[in-house]
Amino acid sequence: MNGGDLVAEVLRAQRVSTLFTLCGGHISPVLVGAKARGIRVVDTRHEATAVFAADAVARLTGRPGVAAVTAGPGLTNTITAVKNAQLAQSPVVLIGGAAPTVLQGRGALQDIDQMALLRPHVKWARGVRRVRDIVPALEHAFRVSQQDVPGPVFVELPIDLLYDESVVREWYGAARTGRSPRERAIQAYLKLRVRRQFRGAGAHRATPPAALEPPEPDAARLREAAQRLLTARRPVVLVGSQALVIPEIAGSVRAALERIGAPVYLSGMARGLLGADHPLQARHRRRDALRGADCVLLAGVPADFRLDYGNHIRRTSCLISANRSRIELRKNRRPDVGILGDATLAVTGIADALSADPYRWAHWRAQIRERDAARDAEIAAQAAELTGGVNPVGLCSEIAAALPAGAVVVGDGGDIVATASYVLRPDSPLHWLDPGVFGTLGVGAGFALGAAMVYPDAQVWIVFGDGAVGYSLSEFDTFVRHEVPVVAVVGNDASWSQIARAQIELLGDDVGTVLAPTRYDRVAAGFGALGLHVDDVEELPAVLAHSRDSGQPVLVDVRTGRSDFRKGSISM
Ligand SMILES: Cc1ncc(C[n+]2csc(CCOP(=O)(O)OP(=O)(O)O)c2C)c(N)n1
Ligand SMILES: [Mg+2]
Repeated sequence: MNGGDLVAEVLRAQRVSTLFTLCGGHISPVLVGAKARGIRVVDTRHEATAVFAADAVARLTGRPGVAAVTAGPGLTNTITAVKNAQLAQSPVVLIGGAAPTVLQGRGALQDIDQMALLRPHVKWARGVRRVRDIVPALEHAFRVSQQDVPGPVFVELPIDLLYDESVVREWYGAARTGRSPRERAIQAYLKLRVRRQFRGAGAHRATPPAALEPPEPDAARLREAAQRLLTARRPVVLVGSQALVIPEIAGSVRAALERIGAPVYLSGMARGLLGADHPLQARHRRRDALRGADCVLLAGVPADFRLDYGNHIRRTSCLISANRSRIELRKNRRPDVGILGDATLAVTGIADALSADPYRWAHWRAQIRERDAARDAEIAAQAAELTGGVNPVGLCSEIAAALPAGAVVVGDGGDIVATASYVLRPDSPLHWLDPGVFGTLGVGAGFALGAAMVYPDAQVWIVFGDGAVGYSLSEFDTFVRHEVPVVAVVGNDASWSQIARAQIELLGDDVGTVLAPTRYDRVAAGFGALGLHVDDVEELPAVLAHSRDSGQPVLVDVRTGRSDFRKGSISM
């Protein structure tokens, strides 16, 4: 077994079924070793895609997603995706090749200080220097990525740890004997080095991971939170991605929210947690609801820009916050009851300390529901407005109608995705993926690829802006080669609209925000996917149904018009 095989043994023991990659000589033994052990190796056209895909696997399964990339530029290409995973608290294991240990710092190919490059963007990083350390380092990486606040980790594996000892010996010229004393001395040194590098190579065998216990919240705090909730007259609960860190117990969060009985807003990976249409769930006018609330429970949700740094919550209302992160727990606003620990355990613990009472807060719930229904009616009216081209709200409504049951939807774009997130209603949790708090354009293809590997029987749809799809186009080649039948719908308004809107309004110039009405369907068709184009809303239902049933990767380019749906929204 060479070092690549050892890596693959760990992946197998950790039950990794897919390895995302873009090849390079530095990591070839990892790819070959993985394939030999039945791990699916999915090669992409950009390293960022490989990491985005691993991130999607991690978010959807709660288990680390894995990407392997080559040294130097292979690794620098991943940075945006690694940072995206870090901010989304997603457990990604990134394996990077590296120059041979003996040549590092001597002008070797693609040799840079990779540890310094990655360290600020990961939870933990290790540069392995001996073959025997590969297994323990990787196993530690898997564990750390999931503990407490999950996040990406990085393991650097120099090329001379991954190939067979005999090959490395050959590279180092250690098999030859030198002529001059100096040559002989160098060769003796290299021989010693190789021997040290490979000593005890098989000492550690890969073992299955031990179960990880989620961080347990303090019971007294949970009781206190329950008491505070009970004395409230207008409570609101916000549930975020952290409540889905352990997907297997998602059902218990739902039951707990029902037992609590306060209106609920869901965000991130928690979207869909209450099904498509639950009487407790509110979708619109969250700010108004928070302003009216006298008690707010944040379950795995930080008070960041999305809550206007905590300002959406009234100073006088009681704030209960549950978070795995000590920093997020107190960000911008000290909670009245701070619960450090797993958000799922916190919500279920609070619910257990409350008696179920269907009449509690009934009036307040009705008030929120009414407001929601009024906004839904407004959206329906906006969907029917004439916009010159397909109305973006109408497009999202048609997508909602065409989506098959169990579909996973990935959002990658500006206004079009914000619109989609209001109109589309996932029927279960872990079926909606967006970049998260980093707001990264370009996640589309990678997220869809990861989702398709996790749910082989479900259909994956991507809602793209025409700006955003540019980052993902070459991955239609990946979808075709790996037979991943995603349905991508591009809302093509020939603009980076989300930026153009504010730029024109505030600065009176659209410079840098204008795109052409490019036929992205033709680009996808060039890669061998099915490309379809729509400029009349009437054609849309038939085209979307055909896309859904085609069984191959599809890109539907939809000429969209302008809508005021997103007017005035700007994030900072
Ligand atoms: C990597 C990255 N670059 C730039 C941005 C800034 N940005 C946010 S939304 C947006 C416009 C997106 O345009 P498009 O995908 O066409 O969607 P639209 O708003 O037009 O619906 C841009 C450029 C970003 N969020 N991420
Ligand atoms: Mg656009």
